[in-house]
Parts: sequence; structure tokens; C-alpha cells
Amino acid sequence: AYKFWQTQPVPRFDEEDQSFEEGPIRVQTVDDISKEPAPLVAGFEWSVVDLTSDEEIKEVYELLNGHYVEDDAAMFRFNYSPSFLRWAMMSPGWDKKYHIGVRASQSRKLVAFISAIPVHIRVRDKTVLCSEVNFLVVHKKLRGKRLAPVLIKEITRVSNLNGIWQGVHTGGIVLPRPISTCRYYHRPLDWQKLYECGFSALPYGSKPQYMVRRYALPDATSTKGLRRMEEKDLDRVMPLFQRYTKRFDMAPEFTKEEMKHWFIPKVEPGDEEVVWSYVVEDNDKNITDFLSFNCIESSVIRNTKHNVLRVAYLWYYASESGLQQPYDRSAHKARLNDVVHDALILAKRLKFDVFNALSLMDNGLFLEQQKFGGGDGQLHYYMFNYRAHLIKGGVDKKNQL
Ligand code: YNC
Ligand code: MG
Repeated sequence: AYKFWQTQPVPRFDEEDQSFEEGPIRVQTVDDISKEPAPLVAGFEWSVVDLTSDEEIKEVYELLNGHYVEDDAAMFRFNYSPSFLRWAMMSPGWDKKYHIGVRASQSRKLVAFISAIPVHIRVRDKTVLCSEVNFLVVHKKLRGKRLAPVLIKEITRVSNLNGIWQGVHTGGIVLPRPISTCRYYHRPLDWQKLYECGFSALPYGSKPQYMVRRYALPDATSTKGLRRMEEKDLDRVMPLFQRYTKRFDMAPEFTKEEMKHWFIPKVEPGDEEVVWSYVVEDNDKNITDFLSFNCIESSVIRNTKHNVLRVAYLWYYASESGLQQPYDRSAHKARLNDVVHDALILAKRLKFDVFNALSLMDNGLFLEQQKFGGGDGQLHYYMFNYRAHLIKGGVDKKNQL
């Protein structure tokens, strides 16, 4: 098993000695790295994809729309919008050499893809420059032919030539060896539609109208001072975000330019919005809370009534309530519940069908109270060429799920 992964600089499952110091597994220099991509099997060729081109982003969109990640029962498949794909793959430091495609030589059809962006990830006391790899996809007709390892080796080579030696990625499958594992939680916003799609089940003995009532939300938010985040807020959100993420063993480190890109991207005419960010500003103009969620639609694969689910994913947030000295767990819990409840209301108004969150950060403080239910899906977090101890939940170990 793991014929490919056992050749790679990643921790193994059977490593017992946990007394190591966290750091790189393999150390190389640019001289050690091939200047040419490995050849592909006859009939296929490497092709850098230009995501600024409307035709080429459409090719990536269509490949992912038809062939990307599905749930185990093949009822839903991610349907990332072209706007989302540009936002996710063209963050500060992006380079088109990290948008790697494979084409069939004759038809020119795009049949496989992999991408990366440069990110700084702090793991405990060390900050690591990584290639964050995403959108690995192989056309369904080319599956099982060991093309994925070739794509992974190519994105590694290009990263290495650029002086990046570590990687970070997430996925639903188990590989050697996760540094953390989270569970997905789902909070229905339109229960009736989720039921009709087969996403939500009717509990034994219940009735649809009870379920609809259970998940009903008020029309208006209630947190005083809550509003959309704007560019002028960046200088106040950044220090709050930095202090809040210090609570966790693993977190990204964003520059101001990155914060701007990730939380208040410019929406050009014709773009769909992909991220919604909010702040709470008090009477003294202090920003006390920040919260964001993004949108990934899922195609409903075989359903006569519905074609897509609009899914909101809770993303980063921060709150002064978690930073009080001494730490007041019940105050933090109450505040997060208020702000997340408002986020559910906002997402409902934006016509989302379900609100997803993972079992990470301080989410254990609100998931149950806000009527999230545990899903089947897990998300495993991996680092490439970096040995680290397992990462557990937030500072407040009582929050762990
Ligand atoms: C996966 N998701 O285990 P072994 S997530 C990593 N991540 O190798 P073949 C994966 N490895 O076990 P297929 C993987 N899925 O023999 C499979 N593998 O050691 C490994 N699905 O290759 C697998 N997108 O080509 C096995 O498999 C080997 O034809 C088998 O292709 C796989 O984007 C795939 O789930 C996933 O499109 C492309 O099934 C295909 O099946 C597909 O015979 C639907 O491959 C879409 C899907 C994956 C979403 C994602 C993150 C990817 C991370 C890749 C690793 C990056 C490492 C860091 C590199 C940079 C380092 C620096 C510096
Ligand atoms: Mg293959």
C-alpha cells in the first residue's frame, strides 16, 4: 500500500518515536532538482494554464465540474465557480507556473490539473513557507493510471525550483500521515430543499414541518455594530486576527495584502461574490469581532427537482471575547454563539441552503447550540516534507470534539 507515498518525504504511520524536533524531513538545494518536467506517457503533454484567460479558466472549471470531489454516495460534486477558482489560485504571490495542466496532444483537451499557491503557515513556534496544493483532478477516463503521482511530483519540482521545500494540503482520503483530522458539520438553512436533494434525512417519527420549524431563523441579525467588512477595517482586523490565531497550534500568517485578498476581494463586473466578511464595531470604533464565510456550490448529481446546492463554509473568525485575561469560557461561548447565529441569518438571506463548519478553532463552543449536525465527511490535514506533532483543537482543550 502507498506505493507512491512511501517514496515521499512524509511521516509514516508506524513511526513510534515522538521525541523529534519539528522541522523538514529532507533537505535539498535547487542544484538537486531537475530543470525539466518528467515526460508524460505518449499522447499527453504538460501545459501551463493561463487562468487570466476566460477560455482557459473555463477549461479548468469544466474539468473540475465534471470530475472533481464527490461524496461517497456520488450524490453531490463540488462545483467551484470560475470566480472562486481565480480567487483561490491567484492570491498574492501566485504564479502561472503553479497552474499545471495535462492535455491530450491531439485533441488539446485538458484532462488533468494541479495547482499551488505560496502560503506561510505557523506550526507552534515556527513559520513555514509552503506550497498549498489544491484542485488536483484527473479525468474519470484516465483514473487509476498513476497520473496523480506524476502531477504531485511536478508541482513539487516547480515549488522546489522556486525555493519552496514544504507543502500543505487537505483531503478526504487517508494518506501517510495526517497532522490533524477534522469532521464536517452541517447546519441546514433550507431544510426542505436539503431533504428533497437527499442531503438531509427525516428523523424517525418526525415530520417535515417539524424539521423546517426546528431550523427556522429570524429575518434580522441582533449583534449591535455588525456590518460587512471594508478595506478601511484591515488595520484593525489584522491585529485582532493575529492575536486570536495565536491561540491555535497551526494557523496561516497573512500579510495585509493577503488579508485584503482573502477577505475583501475586488468584485469585477461579471464576477460572482465568493467570500463574505463581517466585523462588529463598538461605540469607540474598536473592532471586537470578525467572521467570514465563503461559497462553494455543489452539483446535485441525479435529482429531478434541484441542480445545485448553495453551500456556505464558515471560514476564519476572531473575537475579543476569547482574548480576555483571565479567559472566560462562558463569555466567549456566549459571544461566539451570538455572532455565528447572525452569520446563519446572513447566509440564509444570501440564499444559501446549508452552512458548513469543521471541528476546528473554537467551533466546539457553538456547533451544538447552533444546531449543526455531524456529517460523514472528514478532512485530513497534511504537511509535505515537514515532521510535526499531531495538532489538536484550540487553546481551550474543553472545546475539542
Ligand atoms: C489525494 N487526494 O494514494 P499511493 S485534494 C494525494 N492526495 O498513491 P492514480 C492522492 N494523493 O497510495 P487516480 C490523492 N488521491 O499508491 C489519490 N492519491 O501511494 C494518490 N479524483 O494515483 C493515491 N481530487 O493516478 C495513490 O489515481 C496515487 O487516477 C494513485 O487520481 C487521483 O486537491 C485523483 O479527489 C485524486 O481526480 C487525481 O481520483 C483522482 O484516482 C480524482 O492512479 C476526484 O495517488 C478529485 C479529487 C483531490 C482533492 C487536493 C490536494 C492534493 C494534494 C496532493 C499532494 C500534494 C503534496 C505537496 C506537494 C508540494 C510540495 C512542495 C514543495
Ligand atoms: Mg491516473
